[in-house]
Amino acid sequence: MAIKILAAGDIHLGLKVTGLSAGAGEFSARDIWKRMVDRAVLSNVDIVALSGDIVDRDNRFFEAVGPLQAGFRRLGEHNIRVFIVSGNHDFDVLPQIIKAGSHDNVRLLGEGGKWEFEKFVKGNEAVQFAGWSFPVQHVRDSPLKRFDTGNIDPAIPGVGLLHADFGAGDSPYNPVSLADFAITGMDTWILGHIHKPQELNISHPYIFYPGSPLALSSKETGAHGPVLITISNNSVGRAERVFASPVRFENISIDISGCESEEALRDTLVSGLLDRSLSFGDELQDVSCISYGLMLTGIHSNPALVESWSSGMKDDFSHETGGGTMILVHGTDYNIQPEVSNIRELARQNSPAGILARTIVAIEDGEETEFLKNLLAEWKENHREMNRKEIYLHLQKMRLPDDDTDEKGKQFILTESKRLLGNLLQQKSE
Ligand SMILES: [Mn+2]
Repeated sequence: MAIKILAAGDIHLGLKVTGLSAGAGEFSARDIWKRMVDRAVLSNVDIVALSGDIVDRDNRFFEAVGPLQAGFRRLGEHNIRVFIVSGNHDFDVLPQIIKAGSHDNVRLLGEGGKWEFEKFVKGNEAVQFAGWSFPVQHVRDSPLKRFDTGNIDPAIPGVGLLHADFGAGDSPYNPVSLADFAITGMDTWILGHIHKPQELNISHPYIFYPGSPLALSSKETGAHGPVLITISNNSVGRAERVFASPVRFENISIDISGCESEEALRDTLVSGLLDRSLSFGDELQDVSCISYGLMLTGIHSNPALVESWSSGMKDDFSHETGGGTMILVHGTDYNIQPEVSNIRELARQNSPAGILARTIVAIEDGEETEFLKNLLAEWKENHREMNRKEIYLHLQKMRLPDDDTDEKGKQFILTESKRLLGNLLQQKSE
């Protein structure tokens, strides 16, 4: 019989999703925790493993204590064990809540910053957990350096629970590196702290952030949700998402060039948002709303008009995917270049705009000007200077041999001249 572990970190009980447009409804960490408990019961998991920052802060004690203890109790009634460690947010409040509840099925591992170990056996499968909890808010010296492999039975799969900042050497939140984990002898590490789900090392040891099960803000883009790992035949499998966060955030860039009417703009934006949403396929199955940070790009005769046409999207836009997911927009941003219709006429003027226009015309016509020649020489010098820099040395091998041709330089100057000219003309018309 396989051992099934439902895992998540960074639930941040007490928080609600922020950044959604008005009218999107409310999504709370408390609801996602309830759903996790329901799923654990429904899927007959053996263990729920939580990797810290389960409660947002100590001032959330009263908001967190009820749902957390109700969940622990329900898991206990179904014989499901809970292994949990505290993080930098709940280093003080989590032990309090767990003590106040006295649930036999819940084990806080590593309280007070000392490693603790516990074995779990089911039929002919077994797993040993190791865990360490934040004793204070800031930890600069990683406890992995004090991990005693003498506590580990090499014959049984080992799963570690740790709240830690992977790959951030000077972090005050328990900075750790791959090498620190390699010497522990554990098979799998379930980490907390980083909200973006990610697998850090796929070979032995398997290290991953399950991430926050609910996307808590527009910064938390991509798929989120609790994961399941299974231990069978004495080995630990890869994490698989069991359900998706009901909210998903994404960023998108849409080129609106050629949208000369409000209707054309709306069509382009709606189909851009819909196409991207449909491209996620099954990943949107449990997602009630997908919210976009929208960037409008391209060339337009009147960028200010595009801004006014689309200014209401942030609060008013909503559109169904057809699969039950609502598409929303939580922010709009613009990078639109004004279209210059009279560029040849402008090129005859002796203003800064005229010089830029002349440069653009020269490049597009394949001609040379003194100004362009100087710019090109300067670009080449800067380009070589940059490539000589030490931090780029390891990229040298990947560099194409014709990296600093006139062609490349002219393309760069053309793009920048257009951008600058656009800005200049826009300033004039304002
Ligand atoms: Mn944290």
